[in-house]
Amino acid sequence: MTNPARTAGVAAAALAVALGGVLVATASAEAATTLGASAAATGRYFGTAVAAGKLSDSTYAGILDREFDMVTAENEMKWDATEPSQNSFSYSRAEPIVSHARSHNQRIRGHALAWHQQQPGWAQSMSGTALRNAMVNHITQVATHYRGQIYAWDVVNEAFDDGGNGARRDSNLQRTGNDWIEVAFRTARAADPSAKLCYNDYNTDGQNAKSNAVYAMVQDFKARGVPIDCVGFQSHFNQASPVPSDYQANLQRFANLGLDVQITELDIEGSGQAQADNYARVVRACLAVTRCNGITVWGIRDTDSWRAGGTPLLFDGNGNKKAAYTSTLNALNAGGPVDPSTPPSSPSTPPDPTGACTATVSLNSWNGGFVATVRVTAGGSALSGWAVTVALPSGAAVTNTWSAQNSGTTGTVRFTNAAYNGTVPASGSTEFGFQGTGTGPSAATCAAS
Ligand code: 9MR
Repeated sequence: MTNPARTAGVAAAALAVALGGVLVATASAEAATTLGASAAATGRYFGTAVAAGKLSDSTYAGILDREFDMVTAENEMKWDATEPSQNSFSYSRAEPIVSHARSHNQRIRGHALAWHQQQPGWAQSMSGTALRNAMVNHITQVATHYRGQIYAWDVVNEAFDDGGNGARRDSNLQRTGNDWIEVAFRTARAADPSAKLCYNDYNTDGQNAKSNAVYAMVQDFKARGVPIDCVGFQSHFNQASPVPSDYQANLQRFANLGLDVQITELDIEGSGQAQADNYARVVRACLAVTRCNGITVWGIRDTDSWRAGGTPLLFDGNGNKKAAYTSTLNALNAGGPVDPSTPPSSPSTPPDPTGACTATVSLNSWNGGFVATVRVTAGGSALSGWAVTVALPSGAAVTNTWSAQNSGTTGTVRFTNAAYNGTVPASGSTEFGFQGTGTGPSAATCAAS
């Protein structure tokens, strides 16, 4: 691990040895050996698209469970899969992915609630108010079904035109009225207030007419209180569409609007060192942006890719690690600023470098309820377990917790780490959350356990 703190520790130890000094015990400075563990060291996730039909392939499932801590259903949560006939919902295609993720402590990005592609036939032939109502019903039903289980939803996917005109893409959904996107977001928030709600698109990875148009929409949504929490950058790269030179700057300008950014469908056609270098550039860009929460690659082995001919992924067809894997892991291990993820509206406690850990609370409140996202940051030493205590205002109660266990639901409530997020490196952080009724807490205290 070569994040600055660890590098300093290792260098100091080496110096002590060189000078014949006494070697004092330091926290383990082992580099993480998997993508998920390495990303977690800076509070991020590393995910992949998963195809339900491949889970029975032991090589595929083995890599998935070793390397990844977030999954996106590649096709199984799309409209045609979840509502094959109108108002008749089916979750059977996604179920193997959801249950696999749950039993392997992987979180889930939901993909996608409203999109012009992969609509069921009945929706494709609809228009106007009937289609708008069908979209609202679809979002309500699906987001309610998965309520509390989804880290982030791609609420709207690919709604902007590629023509360089900054316009919305023409589609049956767009023709229902320009407000269809904000209606989709408001509907999703009402159905699942605990999921981050994202707009997701491709060819928006650098600054261009399309990303400028998305930027203007997000700015307008923020100004008018339309609930949006994140923007997903698909990042499908090849020779014709290379990693843009202003990739990091583009992620940063969206983050500066006060929301999270995520790399959602990364694949880079190519091979060898050139491909490896491009992957490292993408990872470094995300790590340099504090609100870039994580990276998802669009498949595991080259042969699993929607464009297998371009060998765009991190593992070859036999499941062997490619040069791109190594450069990705090294770039993750090099670390970067830790994501403080604190929305502007919420109070935060500055980290105390001398204490075991600190906890900061980000609140998303509405009349009668709230979702609290709590970031646990280790002090100068690594944690092997943590406990966070909050004092809930009178009348408030916890109804649902994720990535932690709570004891008690009212008054003073104590949250302890889940099995997979108790280990936090020195200065590293992790996140958990809870939903409640009443008014949420604005502060929390953290202790090692
Ligand atoms: O990888 C997906 C492929 O299996 C499907 O056939 C295709 C259908 O549109 O969708 C692919 O995933 C897309 C994702 O849902 C949205 N962004 C572009 C992805 C690659 O085409």
